[in-house]
This record gives sequence, C-alpha cells and structure tokens, in this order.
Amino acid sequence: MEAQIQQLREEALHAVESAATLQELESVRVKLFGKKGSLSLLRRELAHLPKSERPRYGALLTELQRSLEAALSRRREELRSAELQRRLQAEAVDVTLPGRRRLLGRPHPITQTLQRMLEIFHGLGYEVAEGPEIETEWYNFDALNTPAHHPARDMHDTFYLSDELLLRTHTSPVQARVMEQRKPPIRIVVPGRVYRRDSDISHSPMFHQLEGLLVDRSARFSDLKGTLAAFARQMFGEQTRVRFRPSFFPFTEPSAEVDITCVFCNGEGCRVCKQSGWLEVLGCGSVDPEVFKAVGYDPQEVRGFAFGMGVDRMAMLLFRIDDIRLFFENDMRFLTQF
Ligand code: 2NL
Repeated sequence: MEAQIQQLREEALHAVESAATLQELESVRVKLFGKKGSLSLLRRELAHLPKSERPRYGALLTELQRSLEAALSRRREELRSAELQRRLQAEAVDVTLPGRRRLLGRPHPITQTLQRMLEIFHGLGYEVAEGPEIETEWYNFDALNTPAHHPARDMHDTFYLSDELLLRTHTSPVQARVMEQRKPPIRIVVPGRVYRRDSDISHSPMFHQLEGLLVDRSARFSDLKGTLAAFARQMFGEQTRVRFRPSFFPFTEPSAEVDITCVFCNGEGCRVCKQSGWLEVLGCGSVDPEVFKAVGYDPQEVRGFAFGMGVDRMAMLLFRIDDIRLFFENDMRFLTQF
C-alpha cells in the first residue's frame, strides 16, 4: 500500500506539472479526485486492510490528497498568469505610433464664397433676406415686368411644377415679396438656390445667386456704380477695375452688365477673357417703375437699384475653377483643396 501511494504521488505530481493548459489541468484533477479517480480507488483499498493499519494509511492518503491539491492550485496559478502574460503581449498597444488623422469638415467652396460676399454687403449696410424656392408665376415673372409670352417664360428655360408653380429662376421674387411687406428704405441682399433647364461646363440646372436691392427716395445710378465698384474691389482686390456696359433686363431700366479686369491675367488678355482683359460678373440697373407698381409702391415717390450675380461663377473666379460641375460632384479630392 505504501508503495502504491508513493507511486501515485509521483505520477500525479508529474501529470500536474506537465499540464500545459488550464483544460489539461482540469482533466488531471478529475482523474485524481473524481468519483472513479485514482485517490478514490486507493481509499476503497483501505477496507481490505487489517483494522489496525487503516488509520496510518488513511492519514497517508489524506496527506497525499492535501499535497496534490496544493500542487494543483499552484500549477493553476502558474498557468493563469502565463495566460495573462500572453494576452497582455498580444493585445499590447504601441502608444508611440503616430495617430490617424481625423478628417475635419469645412464649408463648401460655394458657401465660403457666399459668406465672403455677404460680409462685404454687410459692411455696406445690407441685410440678408430669404424666400421660397418654389414660386408662383406672379412673383417669379409677372411682378418683375416679365409678362406671359415673354421669351424668359419659355418651358425650355424654366422647371414648371404645375400651371401656376415653378422652381424660381432667380432670387428676385424674394425682393418683390419683401417690398410688398415693408416700406422703403430697403437695403437687402438675397442669396439662394435658383433653377434653370441648362447644363454644360458653365451651367448647372441648380446654381446659386446673390441679388441685391436698394430702395429709398433718392437712389441714383451713380450710387449703384459706387456700390458695385466697392464690392468688386473687396472681393477681387483693390487693383480691380470695373466697367459698365449698357444691357437689358425686364425689371430694370436703364440696365447694365458689369465687367471686372480679368482675375487670371490682371487685364493683360488671356484665354479665359478671350484676350479682352475683362470678365463679365454681374447684371444691374435702376428698378423699373413697372416693378414698383406691381408691389404697391408709387414710382413717383421711390427710386431704387438692383443687381444680381452668380455665386458659383464668383467661386470659379475666386478659386480659378474652369468647370462648374466640379462644385456639385462632392469629390473629396476636390473639396478638401479649399
Ligand atoms: C444677372 C442679373 C439682375 C436684378 C437682377 C432685380 C430685382 C428686382 C427688381 C429689379 Cl425685385 N431687379 N434684380 C436686376 C438686374 C439684374 O440680375 O445677371 N443675374 C445673374
């Protein structure tokens, strides 16, 4: 019996030490201490011994059980801490690695351009007004001295939503609405999306306009010229020169188109300005008396001037972009350059 106990002790200790994982160790434990484990079997042997010898062997078996339990828990701790070491190494984070750069958003180049334009007009005393993108024929055309059968109302140019409703083709209807609601003096700029059935390298079916309107008792064409010259110089630099060419719009009389010295060649003449040294950037004029009548003003009492320009076109000149469609593709390689 003593030899058996000694043999089991050696085998068991060896098995415990050579268990390489916690699962292996658990199955060693079951083989030793389980119902049919080696220790239980030995304990049953006690019954076959003479009564006088049982206490001695019983005590030996108990001592064996204790030392095996101790060996098991020591080995369990060893395996646990080895496992922990392994995980700590595998999951280690190198805090000295350079971080991933976060993409920061920014205003779209058209928004940046518009913000700059609005700042300039704010400095000149203008407030911002806005209005609906879906308009009636009255506000978009009739009130602006553009009667039925006028070529501008052609289905080819305007997105009609129904007989009466359309997508506004300019932001002027907002000015008409403001005049209807307020008395002069009025000094507003109106930014917004406008829509025309047009699409190529320099036209987008949706684009952005900024229009301005000033109404008081004494506004003169010379005030308009000074205002737009001041705007052009702040927008494109103090060296910028402006010229006014006679033109026509249904809602202004007289009307003019405004050119600035070419931003690409400083007026020297280049491919973009077709060697003229000038770029057309906006349209303007004195408000037509018919428009004042339509919004309930007395044309004998008030005078005004108005102007309109394409924000997208301004952005193209400011950032030297030659294809308007780039603004609307939302290609990050393009957008992150501004
Ligand atoms: C252009 C020309 C212009 C206006 C817009 C306007 C509005 C009212 C009365 C009179 Cl309510 N005029 N707006 C006047 C002249 C020109 O825009 O080339 N826009 C891109």
